[in-house]
Amino acid sequence: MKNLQDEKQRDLLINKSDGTNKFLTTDQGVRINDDNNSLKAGERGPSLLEDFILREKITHFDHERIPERIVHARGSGAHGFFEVTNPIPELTKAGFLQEKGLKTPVFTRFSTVAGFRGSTDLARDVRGFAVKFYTQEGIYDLVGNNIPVFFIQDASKFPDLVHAVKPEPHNEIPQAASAHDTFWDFISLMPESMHMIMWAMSDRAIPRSYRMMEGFGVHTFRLVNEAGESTFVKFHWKPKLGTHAVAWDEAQKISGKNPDFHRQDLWEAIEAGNFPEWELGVQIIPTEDENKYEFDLLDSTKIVPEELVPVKIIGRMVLNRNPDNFFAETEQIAFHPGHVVPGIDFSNDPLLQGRLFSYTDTQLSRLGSPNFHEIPINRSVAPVHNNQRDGHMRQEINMGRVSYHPNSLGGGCPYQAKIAEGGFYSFNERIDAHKIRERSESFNDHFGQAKLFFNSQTPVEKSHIVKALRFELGKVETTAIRVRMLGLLSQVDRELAEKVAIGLGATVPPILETPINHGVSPENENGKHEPRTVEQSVQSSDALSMLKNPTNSPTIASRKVAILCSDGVSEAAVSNMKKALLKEDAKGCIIAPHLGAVISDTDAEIHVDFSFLTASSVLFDAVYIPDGLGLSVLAESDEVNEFLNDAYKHCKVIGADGKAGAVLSAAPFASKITNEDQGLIITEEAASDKFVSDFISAMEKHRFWDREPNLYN
Ligand code: HDD
Repeated sequence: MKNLQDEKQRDLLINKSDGTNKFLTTDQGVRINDDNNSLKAGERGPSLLEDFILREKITHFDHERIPERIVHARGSGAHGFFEVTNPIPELTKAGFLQEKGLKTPVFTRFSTVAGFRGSTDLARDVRGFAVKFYTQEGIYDLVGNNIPVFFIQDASKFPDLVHAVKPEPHNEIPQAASAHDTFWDFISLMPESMHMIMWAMSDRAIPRSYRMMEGFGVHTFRLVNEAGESTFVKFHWKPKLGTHAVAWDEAQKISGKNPDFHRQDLWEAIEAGNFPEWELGVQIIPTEDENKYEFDLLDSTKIVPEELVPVKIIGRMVLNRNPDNFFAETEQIAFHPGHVVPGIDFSNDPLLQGRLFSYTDTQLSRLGSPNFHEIPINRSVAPVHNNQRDGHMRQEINMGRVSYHPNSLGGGCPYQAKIAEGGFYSFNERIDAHKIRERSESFNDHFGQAKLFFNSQTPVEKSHIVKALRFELGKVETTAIRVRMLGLLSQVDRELAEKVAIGLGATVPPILETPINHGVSPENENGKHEPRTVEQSVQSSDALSMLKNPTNSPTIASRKVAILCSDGVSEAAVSNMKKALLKEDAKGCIIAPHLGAVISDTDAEIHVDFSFLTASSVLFDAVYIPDGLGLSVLAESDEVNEFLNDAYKHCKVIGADGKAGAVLSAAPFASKITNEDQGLIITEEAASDKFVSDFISAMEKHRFWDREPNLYN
């Protein structure tokens, strides 16, 4: 197996053009003499139809947009590699998982689901986590999310789910938000979504960065080894930087201050050499254990708790190169759960089975042709030979007269590969069943794992779920929908439902108002598909809580600190902090009343990165006010007060040394400051190393949520 460490091999397949030092030409290669004026009858006369240069340019421009993805329209991606750290040849024959150290190029695209292409990155939403592996045996796509379960169990409900969450059709409001009637109307009638709703209302749905999210394949897949034996598998991506979120109020403010926050964060981290990294893990479930659990492995609304089946790490992914062109690469990349290589196969999960149809179909309308696999970003590095021909924008020039199989005129080529030669052979699962349009009763537990998720959260995380539900349902206008949701929530946790109800000024209904569960099935009428709660073998799982899982190696790498300055600022304090941050691969940005420079206490000019007008606390991870003279300018500034107030409210680290503590004493939250607050690093000593190291240690903790009013204390 060839090691593809050199990504240039992939680039060789791609026509890149940077247009530098070249004559401007038409699309037909004719050099252009004047690109600024159209051809006219006289200087002040009408333009002439003859102007083929103008017509070509405008025609191309008129057709520059393609339909955006029906879901996951908003996203960002990067190139990188996947490296095997722990090969699993006993489980799979997939070539890219066979050898320790083997590297495979990847392109990974992260996305939100509901918003349009230009919508904010910080919507409360599931994040897509799709990885394309360019393996030597063909393309493998792992098209997952940052949440390990899904809203629905059967693909036939996907269009309904998406119609419900997208902006409402009469007025196209709201953009990139689930907080509206049609979404909650649908959810309140779909008890199977309750587990997913717990995740979507948790802080998982407002990540701090794409680089700080877990990823999941969601479905149970199959691995198949050389001997043709199969095991079930769940895929997990674990971020090296840990899993972190922002606060909901912060998310909403970021959406205004910088809707490209996640896109920019990913781009800048890679440009700065802070390459995001994840471990790939697998949960391996022997086929004989298929029916061992209280949940069905084929049900995408269920996880396999890590307490039952641990995650085994098999490799790592590093994203180390930004795309050269967003449209050509990130927009035109086409993922498909059905792009698998020998050694990886499907389970009968009815959600996955429907996806296997949907993705190619959608590319036909989005990219416009069955030849989308020829677009450079979608090309396989394994040779492609078959009898597919023609179609819009065909790139390949197939030689000869033979485009059928079997043939003798072409010497029998291309010929079928035997299994031993790497021919894909579907796992020969025995199926003996009636053809029915029905759901398995083993899918009926809609609340058991929703409870498990909720019980696994810390009080802060539970409190955030309540507040998110109050917000979302608070935006719902139809009272009956809110009440139905309270009924469903009460099946997950009575206290949760009651706390949400307080925010809505409503009461939790005594019994669940009969939800219509997969109403298409006549069996529902005799109770066969009544939603139920099954006793769980695991009551609480630490792996499900972000706060119980701080990263193994705390780091502030790539974090941004706002350093609030005015003239007279202590040069020593600023440079001490900046140097220490740089050592940790973090960045200190100088923010001052105006751009240009501030003059320090030693008359040095310190370059200003942002003015108060263009910066905002929500765009930074921590705030530092250095010692200095003239600090009253900061203490009296409304913008500084707002800055500090947000940083405090969003539970960030705030540091002040020397005389700068006075600025905090003037802040609106001063009366709330307590000695117990470990996120406030204040000292009268100026520019001390201890202060800087305390500040950095506090930043490693990410947030000090104890500052918030907690509904579960
Ligand atoms: Fe999907 C895109 C993930 C269920 C139909 N999906 C899409 C993307 C991700 C997912 C990450 C964006 C890929 C990219 O960056 O281009 N989808 C999921 C997950 C699901 C899921 C984790 C459940 C476990 N999806 C799902 C179902 C259907 C679809 C049940 C249809 C029956 N998904 C699509 C699609 C999209 C898509 C319409 C839109 C654009 C695209 O495929 O290329 O075909």
